[in-house]
Amino acid sequence: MRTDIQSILNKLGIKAENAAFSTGSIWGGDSNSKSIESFSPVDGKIIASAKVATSADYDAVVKKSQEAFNYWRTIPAPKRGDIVRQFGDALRVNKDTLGTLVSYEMGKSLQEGFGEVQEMIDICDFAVGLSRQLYGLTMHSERPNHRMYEQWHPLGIVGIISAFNFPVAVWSWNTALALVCGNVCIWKPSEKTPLTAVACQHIIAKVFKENDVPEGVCNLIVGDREVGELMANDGRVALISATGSTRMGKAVGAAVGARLGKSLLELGGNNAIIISEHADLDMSLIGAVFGAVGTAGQRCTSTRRLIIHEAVYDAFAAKLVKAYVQLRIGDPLDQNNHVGPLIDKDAVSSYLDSIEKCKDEGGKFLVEGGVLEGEAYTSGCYVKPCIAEVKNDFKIVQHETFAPILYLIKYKTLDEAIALQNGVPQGLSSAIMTLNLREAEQFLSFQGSDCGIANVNIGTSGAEIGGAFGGEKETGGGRESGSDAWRAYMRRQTNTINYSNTLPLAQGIKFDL
Ligand code: UN1
Repeated sequence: MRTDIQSILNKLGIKAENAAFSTGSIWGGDSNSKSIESFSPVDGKIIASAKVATSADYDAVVKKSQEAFNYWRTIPAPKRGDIVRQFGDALRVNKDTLGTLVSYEMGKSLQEGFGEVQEMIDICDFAVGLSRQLYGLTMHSERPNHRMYEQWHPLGIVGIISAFNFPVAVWSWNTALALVCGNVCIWKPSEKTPLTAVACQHIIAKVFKENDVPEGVCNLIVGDREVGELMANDGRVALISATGSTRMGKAVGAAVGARLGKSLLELGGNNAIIISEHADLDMSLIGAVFGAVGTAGQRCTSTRRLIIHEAVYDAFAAKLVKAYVQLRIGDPLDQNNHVGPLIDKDAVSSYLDSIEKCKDEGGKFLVEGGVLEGEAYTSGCYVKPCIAEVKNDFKIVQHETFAPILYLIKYKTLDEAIALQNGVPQGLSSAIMTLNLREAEQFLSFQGSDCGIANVNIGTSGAEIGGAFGGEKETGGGRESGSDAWRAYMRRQTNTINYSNTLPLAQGIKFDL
């Protein structure tokens, strides 16, 4: 299948020379700076080249954002919500084109590319409603004729560092909420997916322009690690919301923490599904296979481990092997294929390396991995999803490899299964497949899963935007998207107003002059 990148760019109104850094709707920056190239893992073509922002460019963007914040925070929240509604409408119009570009630049299946844009539309809808619901509490004061309440104010500049695997949705979760809360945003997308970021910036900049919003409310900075470091260390950036590896998150968290800034970290997962002897095995199969091979195992919610009861272990392993043999691997834009490529050749090396390490530690492969070769796989990024029987304490099993490698572990009792599920450094997503109410409730109790997400009869991936998304332990503790995740994008202020004729002190303290 040939992808006509030029027609995609034309539909999105992107001119090649515009693939540079941008503040608002102005494209510019230091034209002498180096460029990064966007490589499509689908066919190995270089599909764009984007200018990397220099530190001077970065500084100019921050200054512009500061000015824009002074304006944007004065717009009433429901009006800000209305602009986010228009952004959602623009995404509806561009869903197919942007979804196709996501699929082409990142390599996820077309259906998942569309699904990702749908998540963007959904979070915009959520944010529109939220723009009228940024509620604070009121409290009863202990002093007579006093009123006490809290209100939420915008933070200022929100820095968004996003990963290649959800190149547009994770940005939108942060942006839609940050905007209705009255913040301005600076986005540093993954170096691996700059073109989808440029496309999003075009779509949102147009909406701002149509509403006469000055430049600088939403900014895109294409850059490498240095730009991320500038943001993390910059006291002018009130909140850093970073999605990516635990290693990156530890560095960002330390830099932001050192200046006592706020951070929201959404890092690695090592997600397991417990398959009980009371599970519906057909349903479990769909959840497990989609969780493990969807997005070629490159979601932070991908299923990495199956913890299977000994009574159903052999039967379920046989079903899995049968399903894996039938998987069609190839061009993700061809809807007949189930599995697309990994993001790049480095990812392929780390996949191969993990397989080797697993074998060295004694892993037994039920379905072998390997890199696919031949005309359909010229990018060199297509790999075979594989399955290995392992022990949970293998070093490699404790580690998140962003690839379709599925580990099987056998258990006898539910307590043991829960201990195995929790027995990794990460804590993002988890699931149990069971039709037994006692098992399901134990898994969800405080003695159950220690993850930010715990599902029953659903796999580990595919979370809806309406819930708070994120996890515990090395996953970083942040929560994005639904529920009350918006609070991370605002500062809380407690206000006490005295309308009496005296000034009584709290705690009954007497202080007479
Ligand atoms: C991610 O992989 O960073 O739960 C986000 C899911 C998606 C989000 C994943 N809604 O699979």
